[in-house]
Amino acid sequence: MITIYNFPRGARGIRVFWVCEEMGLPYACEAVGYPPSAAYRALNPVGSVPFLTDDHGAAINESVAMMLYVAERYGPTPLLPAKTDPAFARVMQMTVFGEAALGAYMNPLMMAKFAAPEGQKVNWLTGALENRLGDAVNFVATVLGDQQYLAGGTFTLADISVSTAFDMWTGALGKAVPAALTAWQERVKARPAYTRAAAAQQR
Ligand SMILES: N[C@@H](CCC(=O)N[C@@H](CS)C(=O)NCC(=O)O)C(=O)O
Repeated sequence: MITIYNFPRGARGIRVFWVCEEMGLPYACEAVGYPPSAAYRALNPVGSVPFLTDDHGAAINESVAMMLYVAERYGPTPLLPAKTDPAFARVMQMTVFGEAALGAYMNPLMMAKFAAPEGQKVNWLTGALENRLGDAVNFVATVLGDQQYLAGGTFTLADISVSTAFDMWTGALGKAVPAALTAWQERVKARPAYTRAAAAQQR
């Protein structure tokens, strides 16, 4: 059984729930408190969520690694095309992009917004990060173009990774995404697997 440890309403666990739901895989959710307990830190010394374990001996952090792992280990699945498929490179790129170029840069902005002392919430670095993220968000619109999904006509891990990063951008950070991405956002969130994953995210 796949077990996913997450903060209730944690922003990244939904990536893994969503992959499992799309693939029809059973999984268990384990709620992690904040700050994480010593027992959780023994499992994941970094103390971050999500964290995944399974019966094959996996015990890993990093949400995008979990998505790729589940798709590979429990696939095949259309979420991750075969390496000979022309869409494969784009899926790999945009799946990683969702965290490396989007989510990871949002963390310091969320820390500044919610944890920095008054008077230190806005500074040179927050401005630089917002500019960089704005460019990255616009790049997603360029990649999408007039396609249905980020890697073409098929919904993939790339759509899950990037759309969940956008939820942090528009939710916790209160920013906007280009209108060119609205129809795509609505399309991916209309999926029944998303609805089930969003319910799991509340646990
Ligand atoms: N790159 C990591 C980021 C993990 C991360 O920052 N998770 C947040 C919650 S969504 C967290 O654990 N925040 C609490 C902390 O870092 O102390 C991933 O994709 O899993």
